[in-house]
Amino acid sequence: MDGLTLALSKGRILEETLPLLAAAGIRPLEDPSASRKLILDTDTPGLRLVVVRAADVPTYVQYGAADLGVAGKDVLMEHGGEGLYAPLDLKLARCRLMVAGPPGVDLERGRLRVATKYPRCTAAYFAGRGVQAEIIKLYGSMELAPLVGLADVIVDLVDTGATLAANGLAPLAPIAEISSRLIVNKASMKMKHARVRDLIERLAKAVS
Ligand code: PRT
Ligand code: MG
Repeated sequence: MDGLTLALSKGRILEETLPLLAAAGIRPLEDPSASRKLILDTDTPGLRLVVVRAADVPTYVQYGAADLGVAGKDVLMEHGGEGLYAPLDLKLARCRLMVAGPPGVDLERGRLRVATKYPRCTAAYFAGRGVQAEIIKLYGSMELAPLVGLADVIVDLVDTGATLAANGLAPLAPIAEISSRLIVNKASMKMKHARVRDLIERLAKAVS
C-alpha cells in the first residue's frame, strides 16, 4: 500500500475533524456519520479514512493498519504511545481529565476507591502524589459510581461540568488538559515520509 490511511472515531472526533479536513481540502466521498462503511475513500487520491472506536485509534496506528489517526490526549496517555509520533495538536474536542466526586472528599486520605475508564493515568496520578488508591475499571457512566457506593471518586473527562453538576458531583482536582492529536505510525513516517509530511503540513495550516 503506498496510499495513506487515516483512522478516526465516530462522535466528537469525527464531527470536529471533518471540518478541519475540509479546510485542508480533504472530503470523504460519502458522509461517514450516515454511512455504515468502515473504510471511506476521499476526494484526495490515495487517502482513505477508516472509522474505529475512539480507544482503538492508537492501536490501529501503532501496528500500521492505519498510517495516521486522530485521538484524544486522554486515549493516547492511556495507550502509552508506543510506536507512535504525535506531531500535531489539532486543538479539537478540548476538555480536562479530572478527579471528581461528592464535594469535599479528601483526596489525600488513604485507600481511596477511584472508578475510571483510565486506570493507567489514574494510577500514575495517585502514585505521583503518594496516595494509595484502589482503581476500579469502568467502561462508561463513571458519574454513577460515587452515587451508588461503588467508588469514593472518579477520574473522567470534564468539559462544561454539566454532567457532574446534574449528578451532584464537583470537579476536585485537574489531571491534564486534553485535546485531539494527530498521530503517525513510526514506520510510515519513514517509509512514506513525503506524503505524511505533506498531510501534516496541510493540517497544521488548517489548525492555525
Ligand atoms: O463512544 P466510544 O466508546 O467509541 O468512545 P468515546 O466515548 O471515548 O468517544 P467520544 O466521541 O465520546 O469521545 C472521544 C474523545 O472526545 C475523548 O477521548 C476526548 O478526547 C474527547 N472529549 C472532549 C470528550 C469530552 N470532551 C467529553 N466531555 N469525551 C467525553 N466527554 C464526556 C465525559 O466523559 C463526560 O461523560 O462528556 C461528559 C462531560 O461533559 P460535560 O460537558 O457535561 O462536562
Ligand atoms: Mg462515547
